[in-house]
Amino acid sequence: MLVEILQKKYNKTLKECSNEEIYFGLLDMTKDMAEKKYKKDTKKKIYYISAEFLIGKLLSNNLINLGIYDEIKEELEQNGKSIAEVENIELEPSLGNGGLGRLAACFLDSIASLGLNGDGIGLNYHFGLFRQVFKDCLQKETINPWITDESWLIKRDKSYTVNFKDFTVKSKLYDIAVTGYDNRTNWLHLFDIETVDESIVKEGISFEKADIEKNLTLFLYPDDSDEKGELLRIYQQYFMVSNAAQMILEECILKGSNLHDLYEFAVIQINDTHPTMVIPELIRLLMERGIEMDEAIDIVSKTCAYTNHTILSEALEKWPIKYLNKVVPHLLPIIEVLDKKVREKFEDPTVTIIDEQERVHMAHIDIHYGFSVNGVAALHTEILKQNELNNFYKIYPEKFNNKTNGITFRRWLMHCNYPLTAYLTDLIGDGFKKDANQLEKLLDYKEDTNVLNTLLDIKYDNKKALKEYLFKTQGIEIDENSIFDIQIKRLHEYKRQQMNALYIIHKYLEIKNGKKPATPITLIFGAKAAPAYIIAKDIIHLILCLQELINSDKEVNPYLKVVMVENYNVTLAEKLIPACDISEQISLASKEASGTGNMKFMLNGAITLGTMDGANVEIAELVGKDNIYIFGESSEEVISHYENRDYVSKDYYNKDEEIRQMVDFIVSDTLMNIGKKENLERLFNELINKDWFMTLLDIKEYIQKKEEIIADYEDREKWSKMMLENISKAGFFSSDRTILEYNQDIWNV
Ligand code: RUG
Repeated sequence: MLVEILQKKYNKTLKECSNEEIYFGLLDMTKDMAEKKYKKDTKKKIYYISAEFLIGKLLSNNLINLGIYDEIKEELEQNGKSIAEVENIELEPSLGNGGLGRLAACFLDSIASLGLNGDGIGLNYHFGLFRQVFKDCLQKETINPWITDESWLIKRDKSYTVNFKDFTVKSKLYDIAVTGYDNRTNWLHLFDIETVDESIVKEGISFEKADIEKNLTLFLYPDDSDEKGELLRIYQQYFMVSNAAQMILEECILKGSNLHDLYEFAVIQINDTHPTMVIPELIRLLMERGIEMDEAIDIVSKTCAYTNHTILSEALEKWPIKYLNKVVPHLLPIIEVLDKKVREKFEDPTVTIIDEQERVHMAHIDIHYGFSVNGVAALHTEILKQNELNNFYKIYPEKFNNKTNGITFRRWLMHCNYPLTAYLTDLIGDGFKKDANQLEKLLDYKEDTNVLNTLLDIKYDNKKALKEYLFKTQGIEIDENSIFDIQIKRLHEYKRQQMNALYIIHKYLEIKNGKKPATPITLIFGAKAAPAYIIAKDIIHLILCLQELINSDKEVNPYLKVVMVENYNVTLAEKLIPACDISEQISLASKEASGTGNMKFMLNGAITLGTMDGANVEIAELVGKDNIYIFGESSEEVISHYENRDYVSKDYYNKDEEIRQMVDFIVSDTLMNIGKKENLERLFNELINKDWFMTLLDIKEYIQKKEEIIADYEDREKWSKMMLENISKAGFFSSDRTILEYNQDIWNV
């Protein structure tokens, strides 16, 4: 079929076509095949509304899900072409930031793969999240365009009117097909406006924030450190949910809903607080259509469900009323009624929707006026119930439930680790591709030296593949015979990349003093810092300075290497994860809601070095303490430090010589000669005077555990057994399991 498409499109044979032409041929073919798998809507449908969908490149994933990947790969090879090179042509859609967005993408894949009728709704950001570049050991931001004339976007003839206080915009809709694994096609609906003007972006990613008609869908998470930025976020959020609400009502009416029964036709999953305004917007639209307010509130409350992804208060949005008044004054009377009803029912001032500072707590709207509140890992949900949202849990115990996150094995095993997938298939059959728990069949081989050695060989080959890829794309040289220790995730103090950086200092000093590791260690980082998050950028600066220092020191670099990959994204994750030996999951206990990278790593045979936080807890339960390296204070202890305000980082610094040496190194002449005084000093001061996420609390235990895991790497048999255990037990973390639970407990589609 591909041959015919290329003949028709370019009048060329496959052999004659360039990789670009083949890519566009495959794009046409895949889009067409996916569209044919679309099935009519069922009576009830899931709408997953999210500010982010970190979908990654789509070609290979779609070929896998359509069941033609092997066939196409072979056809290309027979004609002297490589699927990997064709895939290089595709630009990665820049529609997400981190775990939350990637989760949304995994969920869409699983919803379709399980044959459920469910669409995603979001925005068509032209430049998405920024592209990260490093200059002078600093992160700089620039635009990340990904939309080309021919792409996965399908322009629809659909438009809604969205009214803001001062003007009205007309939306336009683009769809991306989400085709399930051997199953139906659903849609990711992305809304946009005609008037967006890409040319207003100057110098990096700066632009006039007040010019909404030109900037509305330019960026995901535009800088909101000033009023104009906050207003722009409110504009974006309202634009997203107003389109969503109009579309949902239109579709439900078409299917026969009289709107009084909306919840029998639609269930809306609110992904984090960004889409919360869908609640007052739907109430408003139902009232416009003649439904009394009380009934409208009741209908919407039976339709909407909320997922919480964090306990960090700065991420739980609170919009000042005066800002909402400037953008969506028509929602305020509704929000005020919602608040009034809460106040009439409950005396507790912590559960109101509007607080004393005249701010609207978005999560509070979701909890009072949605029928389900879920956390994303067992520990996280417990913390919500017992601590962060305890006052709400006491009111609505029945609404709270846990849905431990998951990942799609189509992308995070079958696509990113072809050799491992092929080997597993040979060994245990391909049942695991639809039923991930069948990976446990691998346990039958845990004493089989041949199998254990093959797992090591596959890892080694993947390390070589990563080495080649990094050299080709970023000019970075690494040694495949070293231990690959990887920390890839958004940059945030609670994730504690700074603790890993302190370990580097420890190791550097140790090597300088003559103590050399048995096997060289390569520490790899990938992380973007939010443009206005100063300390996060300082941490990147520290890592880049250490990279420069160590990589140019001939005494140290045969034993230690630091690599910070530029512009970490899904494509890079797909190369890094299969090559990883040690998976760094070192957040301060209680702060990482779940983590999903941890799941991807274990599935690909990496061993976790982590705290008892988020889904690490469930990983530890599944693999047992012999197959994971856990350190650090527990979430209870950490929470008690916060409650008692008894953690003083300066005390740790003062009383421990080793800690002092590492922290002082940040502002040593050695590093200051490479880096910027201002940034390094600021980070140093932050660590000894604030350290909100308790780096110094766990640093000693961390170093100790890390030395242990590194030493154990030498015992190849033991290591390969741990790999096997981790792969075998990863089945629980398939997003198919997560989605089945959502459907059973929340959606009932
Ligand atoms: O930080 C959390 C991760 O722990 C989690 O795995 C992921 C998906 O549930 O969501 C991440 N997250 C939370 N991203 N943004 C937020 C807060 O807005």
